[in-house]
Amino acid sequence: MRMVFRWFGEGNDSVKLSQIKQIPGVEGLVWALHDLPAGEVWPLERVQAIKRQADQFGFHIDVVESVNIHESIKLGSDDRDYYIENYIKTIQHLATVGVKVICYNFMPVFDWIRTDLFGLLPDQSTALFYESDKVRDMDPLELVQKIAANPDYTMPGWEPERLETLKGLFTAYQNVTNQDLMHHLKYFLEKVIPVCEEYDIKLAIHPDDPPWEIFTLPRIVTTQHQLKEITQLVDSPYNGITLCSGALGVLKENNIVTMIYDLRDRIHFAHIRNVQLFDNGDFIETSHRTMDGSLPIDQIVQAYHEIGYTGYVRPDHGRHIWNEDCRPGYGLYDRALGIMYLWGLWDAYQQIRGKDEVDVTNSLQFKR
Ligand code: DNO
Ligand code: MN
Repeated sequence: MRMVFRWFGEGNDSVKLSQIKQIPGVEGLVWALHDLPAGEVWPLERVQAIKRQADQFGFHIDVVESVNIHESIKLGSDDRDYYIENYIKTIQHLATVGVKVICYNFMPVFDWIRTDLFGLLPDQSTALFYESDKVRDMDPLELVQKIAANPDYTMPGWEPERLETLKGLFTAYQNVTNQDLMHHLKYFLEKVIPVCEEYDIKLAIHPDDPPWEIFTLPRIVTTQHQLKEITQLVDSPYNGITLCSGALGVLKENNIVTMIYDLRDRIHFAHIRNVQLFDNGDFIETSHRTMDGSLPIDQIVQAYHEIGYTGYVRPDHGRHIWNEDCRPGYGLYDRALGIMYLWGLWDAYQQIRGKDEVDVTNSLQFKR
């Protein structure tokens, strides 16, 4: 597995590249131009600027998360071809700096949804919480208004300036079924995958988070069956997935280990995170350690090891510990601990299987 770390960019992330450099085994940055709205072409100069920053620390920038999909593409609107053309131009620009994988999602209107970004845990650390009653009783537009009044509460897609647009979007999605959404994804992939093949960049769809219907919006990336169907919409290795254990794992029927075996040829990016599940559908994001949550992170890493996974991996959301002041879910400390847990498991399986060829390319050993 090739360990990478999500970084939101200079001035947009409390974590510094010099800090990431000191986490064992991290070889690259997972990045995006977060200030650009979905649908715009990523300018070549800006992409190259990120490359220069990463080069200073010896990181690659092979993985982008995410180039977001414009709502017109998801809605199948008349102007979707214009946005698909822009997406293609972005792919071409990303190819010039050696990008290999683009993570994206196909969730209408919002990205991931939580009800508390700083929920208190018994040890006084905080983490992301999802409380199902709060979402059930919530009018999304009212919630957006609340968010507008409290700028500290930010989730991707919930920016206050989108309030007016959101109203229109909800109306537009009223007549879009899951089947329509799947057709719109197919239309997009049919246009974009040939370009990916030409430029050697793999697409990796991220599951819906959480993987069930929210605010009556359609949702099509929630189960093993749907992921399989998506990989068949255009049958090319360039049409792949981001297997996010935390996003998929909160749905009880999803067995992440089985998914790893079933979808192995199309997993281009792995997000590994643990969650503690409650009977009523609530969940909280815990440390990565198996016994701290409900997901068998040890078996998940073992499965990746068994299939000889050579793709990219990142720890997903972490808790906020040691009073770190950071973006919700994206602090330095807990994600670094998560990485060490993942390496611990990986290296142990490596030993058990008696592999004498241990890859030391990214070891922190002092060379003289
Ligand atoms: C949550 C995060 C998401 C993810 C996007 C991918 O698990 O990984 O914000 O980045 O949904 O497009
Ligand atoms: Mn994820």
